[in-house]
Amino acid sequence: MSAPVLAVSRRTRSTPFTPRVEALGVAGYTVYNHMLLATSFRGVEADYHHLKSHVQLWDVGCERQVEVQGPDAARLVQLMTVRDLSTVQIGQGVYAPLVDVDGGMVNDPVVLKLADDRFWLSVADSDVWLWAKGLASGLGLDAAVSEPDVWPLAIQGPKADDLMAAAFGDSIRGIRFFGFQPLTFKDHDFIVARSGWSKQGGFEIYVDRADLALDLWDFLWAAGQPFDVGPGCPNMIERIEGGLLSYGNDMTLENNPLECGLDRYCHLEGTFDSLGRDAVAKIRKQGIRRVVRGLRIEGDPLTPCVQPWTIHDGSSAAGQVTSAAWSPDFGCNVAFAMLNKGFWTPGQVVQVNTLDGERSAVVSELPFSKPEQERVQAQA
Ligand code: THG
Repeated sequence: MSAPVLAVSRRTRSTPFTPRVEALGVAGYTVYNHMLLATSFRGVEADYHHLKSHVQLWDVGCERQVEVQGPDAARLVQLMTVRDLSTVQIGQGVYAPLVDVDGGMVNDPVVLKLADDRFWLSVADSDVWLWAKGLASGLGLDAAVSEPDVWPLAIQGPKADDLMAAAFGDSIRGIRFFGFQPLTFKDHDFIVARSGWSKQGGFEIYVDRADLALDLWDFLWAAGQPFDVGPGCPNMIERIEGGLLSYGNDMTLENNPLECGLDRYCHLEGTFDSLGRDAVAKIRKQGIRRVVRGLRIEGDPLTPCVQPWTIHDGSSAAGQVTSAAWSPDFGCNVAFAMLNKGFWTPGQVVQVNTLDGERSAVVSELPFSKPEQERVQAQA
């Protein structure tokens, strides 16, 4: 039987970088924001080792920008999130859970403040554009909501600073985490931020000129030659090790931000207007019923988790695994699980119904501590 093929069409939008992604041998795609997103090049494990040692270019054009502009733009964006945005400066990005009136997670974007009356929500995989448009019209707000063509290009890995400094000069090293500034390439000012969906460090360039996209890619590729630059994409193993949850996989509209471990981005005592704040405050007061934790699952590498795996303790349902991967650096399978109350204590042992049979697993805090740290802790 041959592997299923993803039929690409106008609905599965390509990006201006797609020709390079394909020339460099993309091995698989997923669909994210109705758009192509590579899942591996030389294999997820080979990509992982390379990402953790060198530097990669990622076509993350699927991280769409929802632009909110106008006199009520700040009010609309604040209504959508439970994070207090009042202290955010122009030129700063923040990770901000979007929450509906029932406390459900709508998305978990990076919010970029471009001007007092202009924001970009760099969204995960859900239709925030429609949600924002509906809110603006329903509430009669003076804010224009659009989805401009902007395709982020990420430079990720421990050598990302060296590559970017070789390409654009040493000043790039001064950008702070989640800060952004203009970056001139071929007489056009792009936005460049220190961000990206890995824990290896790096930058994202918000490419808003399709006609310059391939030139920019080629320029970075050439600058990256001394640093063993390679093609890459968000990496399943690295992101689980690093505790980066994927909206739609590890959390959905059915989950509130407290269950997702996003407490530190929920400012429930503030006086700002936020659609979801009262619901989340109520949930906090009552106490959550489940929470995301890490799991170390014993045994050999597992068949990938494409639908949640159930968890139990021998008698009761304990929750579900939503993502799992073999971690070469940890020497075990690492996973995210939504665990019911009574089963979420680190160190607790649960049973997982994997596609390869039942496996024991140990509950862990997120992010996972690195294997070296654990050994040090064990010796202490
Ligand atoms: N970059 C940009 N857009 C994005 C993503 C991105 N849109 C989709 C998706 N990723 C949005 N979700 C996240 C989730 C986590 C982070 C960024 C975007 C992230 N979190 C840091 C962490 O968990 O260590 C820290 C966040 C903080 O504390 O401020 O980076 O990657 N443009």
